[in-house]
Amino acid sequence: MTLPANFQLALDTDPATAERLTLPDGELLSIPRAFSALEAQGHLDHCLQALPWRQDSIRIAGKTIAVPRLQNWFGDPGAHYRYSGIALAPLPWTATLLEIKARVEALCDAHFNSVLANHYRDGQDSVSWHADDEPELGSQPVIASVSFGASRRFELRHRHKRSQPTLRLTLDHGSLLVMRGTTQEFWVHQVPKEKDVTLPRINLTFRRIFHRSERA
Ligand SMILES: O=C(O)CCC(=O)C(=O)O
Ligand SMILES: [Mn+2]
Repeated sequence: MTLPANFQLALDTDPATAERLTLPDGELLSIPRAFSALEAQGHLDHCLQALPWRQDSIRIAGKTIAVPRLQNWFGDPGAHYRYSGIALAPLPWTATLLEIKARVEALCDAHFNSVLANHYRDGQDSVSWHADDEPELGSQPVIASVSFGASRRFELRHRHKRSQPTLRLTLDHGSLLVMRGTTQEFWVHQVPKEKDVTLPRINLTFRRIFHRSERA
């Protein structure tokens, strides 16, 4: 991970595997080897072959545009989500997704009831600047992001502090990145296109959806 000078890096209890990064107005936890290479390969194969993938479209300025990645939404019954204007009803968990969720929950001490799965077919697929700040995620959501397959760049930019440099990370096969605290309120993130990437990547972002009655 390349860090600009004014980021503070605090080592967690296991410095070999986890880095806690306190950035201005946010907090990240990076665990590069949350899954062994063997586990990560098995999970990649499962996600590519066994998960149903959707090609969604969004309307911008009267035009219909294909989202530049495949997606799907899995979770507990009732964990409904709206993402970029797309209403997603959850598909049931697979045994593998539940196994991945259990590992992630143990590593970041949080509980999730849903996951947004992204399939980047190659470096032409991407997600542009946004924050995971939909009201159904509540305030200060914990977003736990697992990556399998091709390594991709992940960038974070402060919404207001123009002098704050863009933080650039690489998310590798088998890694976990947790965004928490006020990260979604003050920062936006993206996975840019990378023309040299020819292999697919799967990203699973675990989330907790709150029902209206549970929201503060
Ligand atoms: O693919 C990634 O690493 C990020 C995906 C993302 O930001 C999202 O699904 O909200
Ligand atoms: Mn996101």
